Amino acid sequence: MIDANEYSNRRNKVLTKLENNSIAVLFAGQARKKSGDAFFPFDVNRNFFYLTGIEQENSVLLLVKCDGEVSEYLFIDEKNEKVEKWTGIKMTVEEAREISGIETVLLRSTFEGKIDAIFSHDMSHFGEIEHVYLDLEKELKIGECVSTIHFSEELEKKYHAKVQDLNELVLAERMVKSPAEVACIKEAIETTDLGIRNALAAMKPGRYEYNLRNAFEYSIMEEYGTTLGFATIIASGKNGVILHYPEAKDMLQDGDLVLFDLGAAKSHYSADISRTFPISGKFNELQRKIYEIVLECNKATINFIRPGITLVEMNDFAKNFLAEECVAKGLISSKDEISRVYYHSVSHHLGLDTHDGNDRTSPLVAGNVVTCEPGLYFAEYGIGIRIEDDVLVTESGREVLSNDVIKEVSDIEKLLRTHHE
Ligand SMILES: [Mn+2]
Repeated sequence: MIDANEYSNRRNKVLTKLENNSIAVLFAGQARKKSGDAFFPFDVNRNFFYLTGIEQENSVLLLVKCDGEVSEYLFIDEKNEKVEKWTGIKMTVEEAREISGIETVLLRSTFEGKIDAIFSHDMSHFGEIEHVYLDLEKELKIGECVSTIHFSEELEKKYHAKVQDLNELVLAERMVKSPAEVACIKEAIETTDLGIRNALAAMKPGRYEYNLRNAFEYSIMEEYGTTLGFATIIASGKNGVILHYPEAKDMLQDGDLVLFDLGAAKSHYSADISRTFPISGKFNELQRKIYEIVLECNKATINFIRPGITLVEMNDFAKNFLAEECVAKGLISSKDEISRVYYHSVSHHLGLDTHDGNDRTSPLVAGNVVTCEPGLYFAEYGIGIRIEDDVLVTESGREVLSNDVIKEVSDIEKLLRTHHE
């Protein structure tokens, strides 16, 4: 659990980076319309959540930094008995204060007035606002037909405000995980591991990809408060070469492999694990040869992770490793051919978003959590293999957070043998 103190520290760090005489506004967002009177499930904006711990739709965070003084305001929807009878209980001001550590919690209906007051020059307790920071990266719905972009345009038109993007600034903070955040990711990985084992127990030729997906997702949902980090990928046989194979509709064939790419999320912190298993319980010779190249690459690239290297360097290392091994084992004729059988990147940051930020060129620092996910995809053999672990960067190197998730050939075959007996 992340406490109010930590949320408060995060806001202070962001406030330190803001120019003087500025405001920053972050929105929790609203659920998007699906069709008719149906809406997509609401999912809180991650930058807003990172700075408040609040998950309630329509909430707003306002940070003000003026003449060196800072003020924090949180706006939440008013409690409304009638609405609550349909859509559930809203949080109280006290609850919002307790979670976020923000003293001044106001009603959402007063937000526009507050902005107006801040920009009106006769308000004596704020100086003139010169900079406005908004999260402009996302198409965030914040009202009926209104996005952050519209809000930004309105501020520019109405108050001649100079709007800057806040996203990069908050993301920079989000890249370095606290011990409490690492603990959430670890919990998500443990639940994912349990889900993988339950899916494997349901695996046998003649069953379907969706049977495995359902077994995995059922065991995730069985743990209250745990959610899916992203759409589960279960890709058997030739489907394994499609990186984000979406369907899970095919029958599991004896002799094929099945690729899992999946993850639970705890307090929105996502795990992201890939593993590849033989459906019959035993790798054939070719499958094993390719599997072992990917596994050795996974281990070597993990050992390459340390403060100072970049994700681009990590990928170059992995790609070169795969190319050399594939040539040596006669799988491709020259190193240039590697792009045909390895066509993604070996790593991304992991956190509140499964692909957390998109910084591939900054040197890693202690506290980063990244994935390590080499793969090889031979469409001509119907073989797609990916082995993905989640790794914490430490001062001295790395800690593999997903060490307990089965990946050695002998361990996999032993476990699957017990299921087939
Ligand atoms: Mn991944």
